[in-house]
Amino acid sequence: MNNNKITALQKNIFAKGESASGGKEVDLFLITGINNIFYLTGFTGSSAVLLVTKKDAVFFTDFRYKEQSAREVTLDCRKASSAKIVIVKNSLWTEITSHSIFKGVKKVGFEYSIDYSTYEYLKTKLKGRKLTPLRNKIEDFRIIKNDYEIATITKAVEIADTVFSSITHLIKPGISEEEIAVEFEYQIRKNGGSGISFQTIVASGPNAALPHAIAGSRKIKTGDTVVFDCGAIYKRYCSDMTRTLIIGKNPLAEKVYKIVLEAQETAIKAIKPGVSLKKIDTIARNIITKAGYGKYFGHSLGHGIGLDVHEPPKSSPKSEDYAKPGMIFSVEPGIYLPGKLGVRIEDLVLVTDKGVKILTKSNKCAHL
Ligand SMILES: [Mn+2]
Repeated sequence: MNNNKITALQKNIFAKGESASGGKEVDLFLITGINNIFYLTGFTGSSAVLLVTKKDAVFFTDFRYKEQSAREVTLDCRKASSAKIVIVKNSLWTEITSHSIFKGVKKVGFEYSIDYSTYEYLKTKLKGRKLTPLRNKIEDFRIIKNDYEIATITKAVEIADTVFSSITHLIKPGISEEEIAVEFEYQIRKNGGSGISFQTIVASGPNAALPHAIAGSRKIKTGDTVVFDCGAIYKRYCSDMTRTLIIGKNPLAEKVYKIVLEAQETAIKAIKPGVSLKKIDTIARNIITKAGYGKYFGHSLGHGIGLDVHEPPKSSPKSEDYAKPGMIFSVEPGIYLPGKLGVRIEDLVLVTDKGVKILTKSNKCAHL
């Protein structure tokens, strides 16, 4: 599945005359993000480092992953004949920094997300070489999903849809938020998911006004809104959806629900290649603002998703991203009234050549 991704990265980062992020060229890119390593090599283990130069690539892991890396890792770089897997015997970073691939290397790029202790170590060990943080270099490739990734994320979405519809009957007065979350999580595994993509949010009544509340011991009551925000993982790819249910009668909740739904559906309709994701955010935000609830929608409209549950692009008032075919991101406006209730509705959408496709299929009826 990692068809020529390292080669593509090499062409992008080490192309003559083209500067890397921050306007500085590098001779070697040190990759530490485990999802980035999976993306580039196919490795599914939890500990590895990948070094990429203009032509070469070296993959480091330890004994625990000797057999697994031999099975999984593909190093499809420009000079594939010399690319290799190194199984470190002692200290990972000592072996990395003393590897011959550093010969002649003057400028080392590293991922912005590296931890500080590793950075300090590299600074000491690679003395005399220039260290440059590279931001979102691989994430910028990951932003456009290929057919395999689209199918895999669609499957993760389907699993969450299926499980959500099979457990909605539980959401009624007397049951606790936790009980609902636990049942959801169990059913995700039963239905082919490898796990949940983030801690399931079941937020009821006043808890629903906390956009990122987790499921607690509160029991559902008549008149509550229940915000249910959940996701599944399938073959390492994540899904993310939110539905809000109104339990019994609540005129304020009905009113707020209609506004959020209109904001969400109108924003989705405007998505097509070339449209700025800032504009999509504005479309949803304007509807909520005009209805008088602007200050109760304090988060961004949406985020990209893939190997990480939050990844580029972003749809927000500050976003500089534009919709391109192959992007998958969430559209999730919400209104949160402190002490009273909260409503959020979230779908994942895929930008297509002509427009947009909604991946999430769960219905948007607020009542069971
Ligand atoms: Mn989300």
